[in-house]
Amino acid sequence: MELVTAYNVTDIRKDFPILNQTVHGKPLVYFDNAATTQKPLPVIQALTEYYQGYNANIHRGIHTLAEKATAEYEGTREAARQFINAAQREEIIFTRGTTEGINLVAASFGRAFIKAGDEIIISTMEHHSNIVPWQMLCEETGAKLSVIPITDEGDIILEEYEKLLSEKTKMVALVYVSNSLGTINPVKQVIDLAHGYGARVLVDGAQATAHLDIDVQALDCDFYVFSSHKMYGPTGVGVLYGKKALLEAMPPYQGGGEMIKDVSFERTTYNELPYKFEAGTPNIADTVAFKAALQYVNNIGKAAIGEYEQELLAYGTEALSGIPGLRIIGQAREKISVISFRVEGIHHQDIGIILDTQGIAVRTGHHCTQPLMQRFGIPGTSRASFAMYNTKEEIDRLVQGLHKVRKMFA
Ligand code: 7TS
Repeated sequence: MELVTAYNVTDIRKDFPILNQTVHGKPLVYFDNAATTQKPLPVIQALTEYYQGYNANIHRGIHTLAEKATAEYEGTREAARQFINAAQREEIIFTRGTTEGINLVAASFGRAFIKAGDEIIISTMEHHSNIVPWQMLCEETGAKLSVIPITDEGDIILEEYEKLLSEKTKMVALVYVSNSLGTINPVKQVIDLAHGYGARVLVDGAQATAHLDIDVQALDCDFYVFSSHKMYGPTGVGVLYGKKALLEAMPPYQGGGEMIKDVSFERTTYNELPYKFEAGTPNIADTVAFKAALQYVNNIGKAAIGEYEQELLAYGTEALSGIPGLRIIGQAREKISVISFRVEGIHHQDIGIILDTQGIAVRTGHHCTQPLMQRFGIPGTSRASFAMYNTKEEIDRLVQGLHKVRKMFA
């Protein structure tokens, strides 16, 4: 019988050296994981090993270091493919992150397939990264942007979405998990409905990929984008997944090295996938180290991480609800471990500053979702977002901290 190791948060925390420090004389409580997660030792070591052992430019070299660097870089592509269950390695394009992935699709797919009179659908809870590129495309092409409304709890209204869909719809771009509310959207339903009209669907997986099991083939999404740094990997690297036939039909995003087959002053032919979309020397070190993050998550297990984070969410929701004047923004049917809140009479910025003096890191503001804040009629929230290494004791510290904040403003 296989031995199942119990989820051991104490051991996990030992792998994240940054957590073991004091801030303003208090042990650090890091609750800003939706902005970026901390990195475990294997990721930090992979970065050092690359620069100390085999730093070289990839693909072009035949010397030993270049071959090793290329193999490691391509190894991450395979690990990322498996992580989201893409069918083929050609469907995994390395980017700088979620934002660049969306811009790539809006620019390249948009240029080729979207024209005046076409429609693009997004939702009220999109991050600016999944709004602005589509607005830019609409300005350029004369296409129209429509927005799926949400309930007061923070769920998208599927019936309203269905009303927006038509033969004119060419793209539906939806966030899988809201960074401001924690809402897990019913993306499979959204995708199937869109496909009924021949529309393509891009899923913004920035907040989903660290917390949920991702299977792009089961979802049948056309594009899926995410960032390494929100799932325990380095900054500056991300993935765009696209269905191969679509990527093949799309023009390159940037021109330059590596994305060409042959260049003459008369005519240039483009490289095959995935290189067609990877112009210039990529972020080799961070891409290589991203593999260590994927392996780290796999070793602990997505299911175990998800279950533990749900425990933190339930515990945190109950604990915070007990604070007088505190209102949680985002009470969707299904959520990941994000709690956005407001405290009556106290500005979110003040909450963040005072919590910081107690060593507690939360994010405050509009979280790059200004239209969503407008929907709720608020300027911003304070947001605690939990990751695999957080604990109930840390949530208790947050609760104590918030009581202190309230006292200061009483
Ligand atoms: N989409 C979502 C849903 C996000 O949460 C973010 C970043 C992005 C896109 C952009 O990702 P990037 O890696 O390209 O920057 N969200 C946040 C946040 O909630 N706080 O800081 C960044």
